[in-house]
Amino acid sequence: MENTTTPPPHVAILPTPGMGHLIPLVEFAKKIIQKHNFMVSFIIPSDGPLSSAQKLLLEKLPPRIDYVVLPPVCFDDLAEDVKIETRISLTVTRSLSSLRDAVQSLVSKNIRFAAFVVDLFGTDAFDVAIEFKISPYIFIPTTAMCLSLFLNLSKLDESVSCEFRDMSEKVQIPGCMPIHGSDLLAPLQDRKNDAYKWVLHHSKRYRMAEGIILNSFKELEPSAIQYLQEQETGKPPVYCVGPLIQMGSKSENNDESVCLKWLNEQPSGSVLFISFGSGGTLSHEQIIEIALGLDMSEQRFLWVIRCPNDTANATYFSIENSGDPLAYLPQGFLDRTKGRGLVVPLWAPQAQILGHGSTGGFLSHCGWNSTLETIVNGVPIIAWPLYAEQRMNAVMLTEDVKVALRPKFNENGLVTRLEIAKVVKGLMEGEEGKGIRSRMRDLKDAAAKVLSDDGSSTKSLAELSSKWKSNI
Ligand code: UPG
Repeated sequence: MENTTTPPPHVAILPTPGMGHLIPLVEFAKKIIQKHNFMVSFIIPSDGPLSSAQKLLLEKLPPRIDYVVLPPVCFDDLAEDVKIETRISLTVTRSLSSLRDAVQSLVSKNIRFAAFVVDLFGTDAFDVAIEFKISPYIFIPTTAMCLSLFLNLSKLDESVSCEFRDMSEKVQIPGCMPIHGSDLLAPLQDRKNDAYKWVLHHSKRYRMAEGIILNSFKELEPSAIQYLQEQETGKPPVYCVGPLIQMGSKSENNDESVCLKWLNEQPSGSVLFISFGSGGTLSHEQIIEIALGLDMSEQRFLWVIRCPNDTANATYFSIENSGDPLAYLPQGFLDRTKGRGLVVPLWAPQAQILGHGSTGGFLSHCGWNSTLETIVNGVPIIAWPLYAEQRMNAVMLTEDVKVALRPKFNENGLVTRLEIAKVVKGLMEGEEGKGIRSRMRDLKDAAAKVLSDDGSSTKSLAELSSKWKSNI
């Protein structure tokens, strides 16, 4: 007898390179399969073999999510100093023909796609979605503030003739506190560079989307989200579904992880976690200052360390093969801080660390996934932005939401050991730290509420899901 059961609707997801994009998209995929009965196909463009962190994440995907990795594109013609946004965008444009083949092959298996979701740098894949009559959507893995800027970037581009950092007035992004041009995202800091042109190109194409999915929530960015949800011709509907973050799985929580075992032995809320995301790197001089500052602070710490590099995002595409980072620490540092500090090379189970009761502070580059992970766990921040939109996030967290302290850089662009010791003590034991901690607890409660059964993010996802189901 013929099987008449209708297969569940599918969603295609194209993540652009970077763990900061893949991680939240995987969480989004898990939500829509578990809560709304979709199936998901990840189609992954690449420029080389997957990193071990990417492989690990993909190997653990639940059964209703599958993935295909497109053949790696060739970048032999690119200059050494090409910016990450250019490289990410070219990975997509150079994959369009293999993307078309991959979608064709899925469609020929009678898969019915309800939507084609790309992230902030993937809008060129819309051409393929439209060819196959699949509705294009964007997933923004960062702030409402950034999305508001993107939706208004072409106006800003036309009205400002100098570099944004040279503007005498602050930039007024709709729904957001005014911000210095020098704090706008890194690729907007050199308008002649291809990276700027790519960001402008994508932001113009955002209006082609049938909807925009945003990994944020109202209580965190109330006025920016209110602006985004006002109807305006050409502005796609915005669905706030955040905070979507990776949670440590049970087996990982119980494993022999050095970090978690060490945390188990520390007093509650006593440890400062230090990590600069998947791509962040520091100069050797700065690593030494951090080490000596931690030593002086007398606080407990867990530090994920990479080999020094003067380019702030040197490990964005891969953290592998970078030598032994511990060799760059000051002499005697590990011995002097034994017992109260743990230094971990390259990568640590961040989600579990932030969720551990012994963690009481987070020195972070303010990548948006890290920010949401720390909010969900109520852990206050020391904001140390490095690249991408991290300065915007740091300004928001420090001056608007007020859940972060920000160390001062000296005239040589360095945060000195004294400043580090001061700010670390300030967060972990000072009066200022107490206020920040209490505001962070309120935000943690708000995050839990929006994700509850009748919370705003849950409802927003349900609305999106019924729109998608009515599409096919
Ligand atoms: N992570 C680990 N272990 C590590 C380091 C990172 O698990 O040792 C995880 C972390 O938990 C988080 C993710 O990797 O889930 C990192 O994401 P994020 O904090 O957003 O930082 P980036 O990897 O730097 O993300 C890029 C941009 C950032 C932007 C983000 C989303 O650099 O500025 O907000 O993408 O667009």
